[in-house]
Amino acid sequence: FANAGILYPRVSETREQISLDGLWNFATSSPTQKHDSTWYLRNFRAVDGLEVDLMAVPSSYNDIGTGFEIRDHVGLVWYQRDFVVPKSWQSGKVWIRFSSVCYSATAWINGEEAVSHSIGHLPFQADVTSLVVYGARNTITVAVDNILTNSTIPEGYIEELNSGRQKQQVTFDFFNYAGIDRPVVLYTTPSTYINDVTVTTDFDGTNGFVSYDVFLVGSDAVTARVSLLDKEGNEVAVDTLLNSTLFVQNVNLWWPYLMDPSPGYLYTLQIQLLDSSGELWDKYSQPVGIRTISWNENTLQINNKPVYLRGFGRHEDSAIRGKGLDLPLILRDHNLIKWIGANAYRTSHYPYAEEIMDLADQLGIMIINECPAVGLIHLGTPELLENHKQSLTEMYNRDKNRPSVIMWSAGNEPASSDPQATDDHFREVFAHIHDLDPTRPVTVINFNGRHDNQGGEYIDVIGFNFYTGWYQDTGELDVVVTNLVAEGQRLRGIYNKPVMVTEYGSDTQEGLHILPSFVWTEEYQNELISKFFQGFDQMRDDGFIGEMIWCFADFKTDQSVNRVGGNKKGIFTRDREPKASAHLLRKRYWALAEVL
Ligand code: GCB
Repeated sequence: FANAGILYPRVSETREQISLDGLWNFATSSPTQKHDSTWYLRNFRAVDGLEVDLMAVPSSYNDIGTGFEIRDHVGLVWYQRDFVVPKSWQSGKVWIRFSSVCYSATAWINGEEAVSHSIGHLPFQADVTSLVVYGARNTITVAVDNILTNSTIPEGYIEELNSGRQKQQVTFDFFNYAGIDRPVVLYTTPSTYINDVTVTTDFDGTNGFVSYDVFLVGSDAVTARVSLLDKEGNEVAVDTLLNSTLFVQNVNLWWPYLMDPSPGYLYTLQIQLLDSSGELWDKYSQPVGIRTISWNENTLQINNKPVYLRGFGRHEDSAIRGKGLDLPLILRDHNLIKWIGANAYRTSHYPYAEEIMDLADQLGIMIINECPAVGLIHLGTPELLENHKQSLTEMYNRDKNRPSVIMWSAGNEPASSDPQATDDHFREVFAHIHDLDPTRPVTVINFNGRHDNQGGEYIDVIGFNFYTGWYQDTGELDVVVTNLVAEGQRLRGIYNKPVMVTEYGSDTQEGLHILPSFVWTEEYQNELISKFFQGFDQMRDDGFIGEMIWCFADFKTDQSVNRVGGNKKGIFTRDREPKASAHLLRKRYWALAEVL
C-alpha cells in the first residue's frame, strides 16, 4: 500500500521531532506554470519582480489575503522556508511528514525532489535522510496545486471565462480551500524501526483481547517487547512477539459517549525494540480502545449493544483559516459536541485532521469516516476508480487503529447518470474496502432514492440525505413526517439493512424571526427539525439506527444565489455560537442518551 506505515509521529526515547509549522514564504503562479520551473527552487526571496508574501502553515491560503487573486486562485502556489537539522540526527533516519496538502503537492529539499502526493486531507511522508544537511541550514520548497479534474477525488473542471480568467468549477457544496492545511513535521527514527502496526480488539465476558501486528523495517537482529498499559500507565499485559494477542483481565471497554460513566477508555500499546544487548532501539506508543463492532439487517452494535447514532455532518471550516487545523477551534467544537450530547458524526466530505480524530477516540464519539469522494460524476472511468480506491486505502492506513471509526463511507451523493457504470464502479470500490477491513461496516451516502444502482446492494448500512421541507416541498411543514417515514420504509423494504438519515435541515440566518415561521428563520429550522424528530421516532423500532442533522456549523461555499455568505444549515454559527435549533437538538440528544 502506497502510504502503509503512516503512523502519527510521536516523540519517544528513540524518536525526535521538529515542527515546520509557522510562517513560510509564499508566491502564486499562473495556472500554466509547471512543477519543473526550478526558478522557485532557489531562495525566492531574492528573485526580482516576484511578489513574495508570507503564509501561515497550517492554514488554507484562500482567506488570508484581501484580494480575489489568492481567494480564487487556480493552479500552483509555492511555499518555501528554511530549517536547521541538528548534527545529532546524523545517526538514524530523518522523515518529513505532511498531514495534508490540498490538493496535490511536490516538495523539494535543497532543490532535490523529496516527495509528491495527490489527494487532499490525507497524510504522506518521505525518508529524507540523504537530502538534508546536518548541523546546517536547509531549504524546503513545496509546490501546491489546487486544480480538480474529472479524475481527481473529488472531481472538478476548469472553465475559461470570457475575461480569459480560469475558474475552478466543483461538484460539491463547500469552498475549495487549498494549501498546506495541516501540520508539517520532521522526525527521526532509528535505522531499524517500527514502520506500522495494525490492532484489532475483541472481548469475552470480562476478558479483553488485543491482537497486534507490528511491521518492522531494517535488520531483524532486534527483539521486541510489546506491552499494554492502562490509563494510569500500569502494564496489564506483555508479549515478546511482533504478531500476537494480548490478554487483558477485567477489561475496560471503549464505550461511546454517554453509554458509560467513562466513555472512550484508551489503553496504550507500547512497542519496544531491543538490540542484542537489551538496549532500547526503537519505541512507539499506539492508543488502543478495546471494543467490537457488529451489524446485521436491523442493528449496529458496539460491544454487542445496539447503538442509535445521534449527531451531525460537519466540515473543517472557519473564518480566515479555511480548513487549516486550529487547536482552539477543534477544542471548542469538541466541547460543543459534549454540550449537545451527540455520540456520533460523519466526517463529511473528507477525512478530518488526526488531532480531531484523537478527540473523538478520547470522548467516545462514533465516526462515520468518509473519503473525499463527494459528488463523483465520471464513474466508470478507470483513472477515477483507481484514485477513489487509493483515497480509501490511504484513509484506512491512517485510521485503521482508531476505536472511534465505526464505519467507512465511500463518499457522498455520487451523481453519475449512467447506472451500469455506477454499479460497476461501486461493486469494485466496496469489494476493495471490505477486503482492506472486514471488521467495520461500509456505506455510501445517497439522496433522492439514488441508492438504486449506486451501491445500495453492496453496502452494510443505508445512509440517506433527505431535504423534504427544504429543497422539496419548501415551506410545507405538514408533509415532512409522511415523506420521511415513506422514504425510510421504502429503503428498508428494498435493502433490508439498517437505515439512517445522514442529512436533513434548512438554511437559517441567525437572528431572523418571522411568525408564523418562514424559510430561513430560526422558527422554521426549529419546526422543521421537530417534524423530523417525529418521523425518526416512528421509524425507531424498524431498523432505523440514527439521525444526523446537516450541519454542525455554518460553512463557506462557492458563490451562488442560494448561499448567503455560505451554507447556513448549521445549528451553530460559523463562529460556533448556538442558534435556537442547537438548544432544541440538545434536549433531544440528552433525552435519547438517557433511554439507551
Ligand atoms: C447535500 C450535500 C451537502 C450540502 C447539503 C446542502 O446533500 O451532501 O454537502 O451542503 O446537501 O445544504 O445542500
